[in-house]
Amino acid sequence: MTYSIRNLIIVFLSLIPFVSFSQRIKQSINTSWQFHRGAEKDDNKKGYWEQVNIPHTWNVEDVMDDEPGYYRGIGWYQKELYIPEGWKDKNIYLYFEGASQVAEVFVNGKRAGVHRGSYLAFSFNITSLLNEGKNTIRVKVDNSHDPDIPPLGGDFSVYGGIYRDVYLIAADKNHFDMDNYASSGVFISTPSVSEESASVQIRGKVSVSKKVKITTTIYDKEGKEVAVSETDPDKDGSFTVQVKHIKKPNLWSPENPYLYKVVNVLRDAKNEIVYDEVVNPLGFRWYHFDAEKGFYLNGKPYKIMGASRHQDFKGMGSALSDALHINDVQWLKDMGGNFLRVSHYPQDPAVMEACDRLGILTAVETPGNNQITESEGYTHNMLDMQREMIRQNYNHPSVIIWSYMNEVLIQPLYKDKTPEREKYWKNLHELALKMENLCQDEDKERYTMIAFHGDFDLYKKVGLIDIPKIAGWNLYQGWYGGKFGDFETFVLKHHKEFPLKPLIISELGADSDYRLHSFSPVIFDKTQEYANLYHESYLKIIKKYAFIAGAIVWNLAEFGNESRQEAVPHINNKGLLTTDRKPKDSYFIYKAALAQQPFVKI
Ligand code: GCB
Repeated sequence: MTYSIRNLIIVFLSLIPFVSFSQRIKQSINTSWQFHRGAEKDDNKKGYWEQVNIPHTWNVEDVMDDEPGYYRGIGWYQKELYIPEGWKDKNIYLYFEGASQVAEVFVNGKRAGVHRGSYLAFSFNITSLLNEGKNTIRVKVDNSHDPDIPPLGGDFSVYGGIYRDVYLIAADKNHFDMDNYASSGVFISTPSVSEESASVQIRGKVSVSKKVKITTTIYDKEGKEVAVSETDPDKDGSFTVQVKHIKKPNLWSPENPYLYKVVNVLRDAKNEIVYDEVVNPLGFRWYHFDAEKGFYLNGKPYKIMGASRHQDFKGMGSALSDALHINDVQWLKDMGGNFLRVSHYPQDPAVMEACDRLGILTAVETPGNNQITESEGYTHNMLDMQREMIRQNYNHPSVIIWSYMNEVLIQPLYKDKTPEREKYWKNLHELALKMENLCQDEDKERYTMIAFHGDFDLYKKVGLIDIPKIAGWNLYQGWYGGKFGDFETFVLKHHKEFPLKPLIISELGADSDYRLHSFSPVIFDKTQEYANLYHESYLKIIKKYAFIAGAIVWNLAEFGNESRQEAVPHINNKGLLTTDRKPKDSYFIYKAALAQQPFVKI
């Protein structure tokens, strides 16, 4: 190379700004944990600890065996963790996608924090507790019944353990906020969307020690840049980005689940260092519920049809791999479903990502199931869960409804009139109002729902039907008593008495054991033929009335419930799929009606 060419290259290289990257590292730490069930003993003798991988639960055999009851108590997990030397200047977090139901985390014997509630993520900044090199993490998990922690009851098992993924995150000192209820630190909404144009708003917070800038880029599915914007955060680290006039957005819907990508990059003011980056999906869609005409998506009438789902699989309890979570969403999609009621609690991030990607609309629900207590602790925990749920799931375009209670007046105890019961009703009403207001504060766009069941007049009297934007009714006429025709009578009554309240059938279903058949099916016989008759008769009515915005089958799959001693093994048999995901006849009834394979007229 001649001297002059070399000089030219040097001059050219010096003109390119040097950018160094110090982005966050997210490592799975699911493998090789030590576990034992029972209170802690300072005991390292052989056989005391067993080696497990996460996701893990300790209740699988308990729930399925013939002994009534299952272990609700303490379990301990421990793991050694090596921190690389290069992480000296990093902020290090432990991130749990979920542990059931109270998790207390210790690092090298010092307490990092505690989290209450089985179904939401939490993270602890453990930087100051770490040694360079070897460290020990211990997690005490307790799934004992606690009157302050929902759910207090329900037709499902509260499996104990670290049953969702765990990560170690190393971030630069300057990073998108991770302390905000384990959210991604950015909140993306679409204040206006039409076929012609769309706008995007991004609110967020960064933890920073110096002057920084945020660059927001929106990419389409093919990776083409659609919009770029630069922002300086305020002194407290908060920032808002407005992106206007995105022309002719490709609209997201179940038929076309088109996802854009929003990349937020945090860097120093001179653009020399990239500190952090967060990537989120973005879907452009608009929707509304009309009490008379039902649901509208992207300007067109659209019937919501889908199922609910528990995080439960044969032989695994709640400790499912991401692949099994995703498979369930695929089963629903293949059936022609367009909706998942994520109930009775928020579920794994893999479920929500699959719903965005495959085009399944969702209602996500806090576990306020069956009953409440009036204690301050309970109210506090319910509201906290609602806040965590909204912040952690805010950026999923599939979410259109936040739901916050299920069958809270089911207990016969709450039906009669005594001063105590009046007090219960009053507390319930107050709590529902608080939850509704919290949803409005956290999220201006989405709808809200409570799922009711049982005594219409009692719910009306307590004033609960007035509170959420949508009324959900769990209806089992022709299964838990009554006859199929009572379903139609009930929905007409609701519509007449609450003509301004949009209605979703939040549950419908009948038990069927996939081994049982009959030429002359009758109520409660658990044959597949009876369940088929039930579903066919409901489908006709759902189709007949536009004011029924949607209907959600209980349940996509059968699930374990220890207290269902009448079914062997102890499961709820209302699934369209068995616990190991074999489709029953009723799955094909829906597939025929919704995916029209083969075409059946209903
Ligand atoms: C309901 C409940 C659900 C039960 C279901 C049933 O209404 O909301 O948790 O599993 O009925 O099968 O009885």
